[in-house]
Amino acid sequence: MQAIVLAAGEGTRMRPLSASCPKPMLPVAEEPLVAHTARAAVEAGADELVLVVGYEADTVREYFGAEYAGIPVKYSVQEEQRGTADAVRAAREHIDGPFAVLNGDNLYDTAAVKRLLSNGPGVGTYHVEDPSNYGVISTDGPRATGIVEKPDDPPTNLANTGAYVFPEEARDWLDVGESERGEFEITDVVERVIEEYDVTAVEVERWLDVGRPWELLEANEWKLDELERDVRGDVSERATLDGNVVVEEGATVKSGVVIEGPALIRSGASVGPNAYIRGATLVDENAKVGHSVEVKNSVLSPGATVGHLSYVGDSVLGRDVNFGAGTNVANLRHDGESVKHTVKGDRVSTGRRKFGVVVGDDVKTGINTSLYPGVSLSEGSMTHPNEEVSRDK
Ligand code: TTP
Repeated sequence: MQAIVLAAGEGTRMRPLSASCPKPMLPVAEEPLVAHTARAAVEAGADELVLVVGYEADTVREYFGAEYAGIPVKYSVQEEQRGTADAVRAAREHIDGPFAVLNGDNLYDTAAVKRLLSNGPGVGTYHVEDPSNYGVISTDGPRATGIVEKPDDPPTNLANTGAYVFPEEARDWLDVGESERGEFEITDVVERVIEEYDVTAVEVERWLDVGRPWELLEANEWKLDELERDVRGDVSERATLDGNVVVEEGATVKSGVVIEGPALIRSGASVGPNAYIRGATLVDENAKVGHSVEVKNSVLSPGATVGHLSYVGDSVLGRDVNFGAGTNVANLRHDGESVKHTVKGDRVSTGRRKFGVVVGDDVKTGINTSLYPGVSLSEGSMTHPNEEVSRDK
């Protein structure tokens, strides 16, 4: 079965991380976010991938090429992000038989995708405590009987996960009308399929919709947790690696370093001497963690450097960021409240007691910069020596 993966979005809620890297291409363990979705589809039995691309499309194309995980990859371009039905419509020329659709910024457990792909028309659902902020699927036994967006009075606790299997005929049902929010929505197609076919509601055991920066951390926590210890790089005899630590070939871990897994140190990265890495941490290609630096539960994108005497906790650092010596991240509020973060102009709770900072590509901090919990630094910005950053820059 073909799997259409929607990856045309910028990810505006992920700014500044998505300023030059489309959200689907942000790093999650050893692959970009969308590659985990694609891999789940392949492992579930998809025999062809159709990637719908748009924003920074070339980055996606370069990564996947013409074949991925042993199956062919085709591309469709959605020029403007006009909704999920519009995205699938962009791929219509490639549809040939029943087809699966997956959100390219969602992580799914592979077993559930497999059940979905082997059951005829279906929709993936996930049990949530408060469904009022989701599309909600109503059911009758194993059958889906309806879908309603963000209801005041949800019929079930089953959130729509954006994973579907459609009959071939649905190719002709993609020209839906514009919704109230001015988009062409795949949920309208799902409704039609529910009217005309038996649609199975397939419960997904684990699901993560990655929209905001702390969800990128959660995605990394999930995928780093699945790592198995594998040490191939140049690791000093005087370094200590505990638990599931992966050090790729071409990475260097120097004397006095302690790494508590899960952690992934990618090719070209360098850690130490005397550094401490713990929690689910990704040190991506050519990133650097220097002397007396502690990094906890964080993502250092390719080329990010934290050179000396710093603490980075529960944070995401973009590409080629450079933290001056003594830059420290506060990741906990002393009033015990969850850390807040600004998403598209609104202050929202991250729901996390521990959350550090979100740093756009090419940011440089001056020595002894102090960063407050939840602040974000826009791409290319700089701080002065001794600066205290309590608001977004
Ligand atoms: P969204 O999360 O709604 O959009 P987004 O990824 O651009 O993020 P943001 O809201 O922060 O700007 O999209 C869900 C999925 O569908 C995601 O994988 C992107 C994809 N998509 C498209 O490919 N084309 C579209 O027109 C829309 C609306 C979404």
